[in-house]
Amino acid sequence: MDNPNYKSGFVAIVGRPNVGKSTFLNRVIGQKIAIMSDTAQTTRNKIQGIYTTDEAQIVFIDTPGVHKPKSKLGDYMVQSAMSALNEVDAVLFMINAAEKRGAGDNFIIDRLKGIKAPVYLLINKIDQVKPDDMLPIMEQYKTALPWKAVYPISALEGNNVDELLSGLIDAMPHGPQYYPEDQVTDHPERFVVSELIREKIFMLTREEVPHSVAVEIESMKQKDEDHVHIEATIIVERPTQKGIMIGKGGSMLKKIGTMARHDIEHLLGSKVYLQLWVKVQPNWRDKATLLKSYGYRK
Ligand code: GDP
Ligand code: K
Ligand code: MG
Repeated sequence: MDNPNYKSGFVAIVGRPNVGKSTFLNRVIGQKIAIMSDTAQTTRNKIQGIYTTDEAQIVFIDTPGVHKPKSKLGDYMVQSAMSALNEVDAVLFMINAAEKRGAGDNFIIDRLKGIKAPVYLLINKIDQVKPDDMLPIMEQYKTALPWKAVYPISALEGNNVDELLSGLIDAMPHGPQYYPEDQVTDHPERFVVSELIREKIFMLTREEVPHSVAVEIESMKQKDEDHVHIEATIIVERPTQKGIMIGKGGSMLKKIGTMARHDIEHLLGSKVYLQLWVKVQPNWRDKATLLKSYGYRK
């Protein structure tokens, strides 16, 4: 695709549980592309769906750490979500029109203060409130953040969703169509596998390894009926981190591999040979590598 006017970007969607984020994504993505499963729920961020038109592509991601932490991993997640939020082109903060502003909302608002990306307020479930009842809600949020725009919507019934999407497309930078239309349906496993490996790295090396570690799936091949061979590279920024990752006599890498393989076998429903490599690559975090870190190579 050589269209110089093509636009593309990453959009994070945040909001407390049950405000309607999944319903919104289902509506936006429609039946064309399956929404990612919740398998990688505790990981740094995940692609939830890709919206592709002739003029633009928007990759919706979830950044779990923005939400109020439920686990020990939570503290870590909060920090790493913040760096993820500085890599996106826009953030959608969704609230429920029928609920008062609460602690969960305030927690997220605090996290969103000071990020670079424009933040949109989506007031969802407007089908559940009378138009007059919208005013107090808007009042509660009006000055909470410098909103780029406010959209009252119904994810369930579709009100105003097209308007929001065209507003978002306008705000996206010019860029390529990163993913073929069907990429997410064809290979959701690739991404989830890389996230499962990354999750084990965080669990096992917690303090020592910074948020910037990436996992690239080099190859993933069905060897025979019940074996999948996976080769993956763990990318770190410094040689000392490589040492930690490998561990004494390779013990850490072995632990990571064993735990990850267990989960991947569960995910794929077949036996897995997992081969892990560690590579030092300073400043890997340019946009191209960021994309690879989401689990896609082209
Ligand atoms: P999430 O936790 O933010 O992903 O929320 P879900 O998308 O799972 O939605 C939680 C509940 O709210 C589900 O029962 C949805 O059907 C419902 N819901 C989502 N959006 C709307 C809406 O616009 N209107 C109404 N009435 N219900 C909605
Ligand atoms: K969720
Ligand atoms: Mg959901």
